[in-house]
Amino acid sequence: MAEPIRDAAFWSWLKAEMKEAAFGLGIDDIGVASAEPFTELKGRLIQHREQGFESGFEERDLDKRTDPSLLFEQPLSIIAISVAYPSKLPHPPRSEPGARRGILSRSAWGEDYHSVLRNRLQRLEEWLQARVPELRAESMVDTGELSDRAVAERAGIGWSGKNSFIMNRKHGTFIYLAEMITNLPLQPDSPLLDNCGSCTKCIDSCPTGALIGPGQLNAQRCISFVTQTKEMVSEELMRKIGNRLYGCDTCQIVCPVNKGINVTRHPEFQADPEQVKPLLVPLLQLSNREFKERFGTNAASWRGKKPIQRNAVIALGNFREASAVPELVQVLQEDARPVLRGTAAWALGRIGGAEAEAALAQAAEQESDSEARSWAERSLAALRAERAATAVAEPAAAGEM
Ligand code: B12
Ligand code: SF4
Ligand code: SF4
Repeated sequence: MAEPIRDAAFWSWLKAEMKEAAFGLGIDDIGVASAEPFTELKGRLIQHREQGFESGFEERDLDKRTDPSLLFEQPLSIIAISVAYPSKLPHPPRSEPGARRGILSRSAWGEDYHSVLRNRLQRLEEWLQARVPELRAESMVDTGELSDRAVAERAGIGWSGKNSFIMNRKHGTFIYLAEMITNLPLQPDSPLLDNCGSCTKCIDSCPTGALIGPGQLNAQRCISFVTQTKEMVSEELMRKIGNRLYGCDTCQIVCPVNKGINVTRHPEFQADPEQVKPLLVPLLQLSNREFKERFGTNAASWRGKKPIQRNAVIALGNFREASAVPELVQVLQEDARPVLRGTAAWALGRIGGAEAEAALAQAAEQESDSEARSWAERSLAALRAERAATAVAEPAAAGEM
């Protein structure tokens, strides 16, 4: 049998066909980037590290992050894809006094996006393989070495927004990114010429000032990162977490480009409102088995149950939810994890009242972990100071009775 013709016209035909087929394969944006080293990005990543702005979740090896030839033998192109996810929750349950709820960011709605994107890359690979049997491909999403955003930007999927997201007019920012390095000599696409213009809404709305400039993020101050840590959170950031249990969407919600965009065509991303806006109190005593059942296939579960439970305690503190004091006292007295006990001490200090104060006084005496004890002492001191100030402010009323 004659060898199939692999001339420039064939590759150009293949690329056009692939773009036609993408929607049917469950892909929302597709583009091709050259596999040349990302030289400019490397400079940025070095600077980013030197400034202490990394989260620690990034691939450490900056050569691998920026040179596809270190990951794949003779790469000829990188196919970048995006899959859009919903921005709106239909029928969200209400968070009310006595029944306070937390929120998971949209990136944790429905099935874990890593498996969904891997499925799309697998479909794409099968599609290509059927047309080019000699295809070699290496796919990655999020946890791979490459910068998904830099690849997507080069492939023309979107521009790099001031909130640091890759975004476009059709799908906005609520898109997941992934890529496939290949041995196919596909013609690269051009980066988009669009941009944010004079808008600065995301930078102005970031609760912690983590966006230190257009497209530049100090991950250490990003609430999304903070919700995924396992240690005690600083007082300032605990207040700013609000009721976020996982991730943060503020710099996307305020973005005018997202207005009117809500892609719901992927059934995997349909959210269960009770899962993504759960009641807070029942989260405090979740067993490992219950956690696996409720969050096992969710992107928010990758750090285990501890950060989510710690964030639930913080959220109850921020709500000043007095009805949760008995459950928070239970965490303070019985939880095996010092970080949970210390955070409960902070939350009880925020809420106040006689029961909270008595439990804090006991913890200040008996807590064995020095960090948790110091949170109990601080909270207790603050409550006592507050009580003393109220008593001074109302002496006549108290004395005359
Ligand atoms: C580590 C990481 C985080 C960290 C740090 C995020 C960050 N912005 O650096 C934390 C935990 C905070 C995080 C949070 C989130 N993440 Co995240 N994260 C990653 C990961 C694994 C690496 C990112 C990274 O290396 N950052 C370091 C920076 C320096 O590099 P970069 O962003 O890759 O590249 C761009 C920057 O270098 C930028 N840049 C750097 N310096 C400068 C300077 C100037 C002047 C300019 C103009 C640009 C610029 O230009 C590059 C190209 O756009 C990627 C997956 C991957 N493998 O790439 C996902 C990824 C970036 N995350 C993603 C998502 C969805 C989120 C969250 C929305 C989750 C949530 N809801 O909470 C938040 C968003 C926070 C935010 N504002 O970015 C998506 C973003 C999709 C998109 N459309 O852009 C990615 C691509 C995962 C994926 N495959 O879909 N994440
Ligand atoms: S995700 Fe939240 S904390 Fe992080 S940059 Fe955006 S608004 Fe700021
Ligand atoms: S809020 Fe404005 S500046 Fe920020 S990403 Fe959206 S368009 Fe760009």
